[in-house]
Amino acid sequence: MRQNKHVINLDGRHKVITLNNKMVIDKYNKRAKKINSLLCVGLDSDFNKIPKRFLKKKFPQFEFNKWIIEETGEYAAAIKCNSAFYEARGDKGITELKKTTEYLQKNYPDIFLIGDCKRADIGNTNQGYVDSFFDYFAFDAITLNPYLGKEALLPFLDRKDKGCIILCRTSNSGAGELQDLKIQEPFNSVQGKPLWQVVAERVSKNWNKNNNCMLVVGATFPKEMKKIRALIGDITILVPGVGAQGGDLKATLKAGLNRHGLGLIINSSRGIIFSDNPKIEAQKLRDAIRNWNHFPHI
Ligand code: OMP
Repeated sequence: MRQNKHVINLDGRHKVITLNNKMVIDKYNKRAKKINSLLCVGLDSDFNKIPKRFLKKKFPQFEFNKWIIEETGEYAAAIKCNSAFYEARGDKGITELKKTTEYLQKNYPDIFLIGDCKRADIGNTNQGYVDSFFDYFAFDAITLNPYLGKEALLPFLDRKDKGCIILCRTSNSGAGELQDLKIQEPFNSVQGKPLWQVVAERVSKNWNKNNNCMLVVGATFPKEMKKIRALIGDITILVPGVGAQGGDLKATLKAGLNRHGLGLIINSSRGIIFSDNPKIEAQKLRDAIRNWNHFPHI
């Protein structure tokens, strides 16, 4: 059944979004299977690091991104734009990000487009983020912080046509400071569970009513990945931390693939976009994933 939702863009233009009963992750799975790749290229296009030849252009980050997309697009099942690198440049950066998302939507409409903004606030404030990231930039999915709980996240979770990628076990070395804290749930086990486990369980059992939730688990924590996969069934996991952060790709794939040889979105940003040859690096990572995973159950 199809349903239309009318949205006014931030730029004042009117837009009609068609909501249907398809799961948002179908887009990613379709692309992953079509090109036999679980690779996500991260457009963390730090203005201070992009090659000098782009700085002469009117839209340097956009031109750089366009080049990276043309070089690596054939290997990418997903592309993730981290908004920090665009917000850092104020209105100029926002324009560069918008031009990038528009370019991808026009030229690579089947690539799953992730906005990495790690947002979350109280409910009515979240509506502003929904309008911005889901409708203005029109990302297929965005990263979200679970700290404020389900009630606050409802404006995101209610959007059946969009993906909510919830931080669970982040890749950074200090992730355990809060995420490893043992939570004693009332009337529950005596032992207590780490916070990341509670998040994984909440999301899979309680928050995923619209089949639009995913989790973030870093490649730097394959043991936790194994436990999380056992807890969440086939839910898809965004995996940052390979490449520049030194995560373990093989252990991650072994622990994290779902029953269908899917269920992982493997991101690398700096390791690809600031390498000497982004095309070769993207291909190498795509191949490393592919050689390990032969989509055995498809
Ligand atoms: P590289 O380390 O350059 O591959 O970039 C990693 C990207 O993933 C950055 O955009 C990070 O903000 C993001 N990220 C993490 O590194 N760790 C996490 O736990 C979560 C994310 C994310 O949500 O994407």
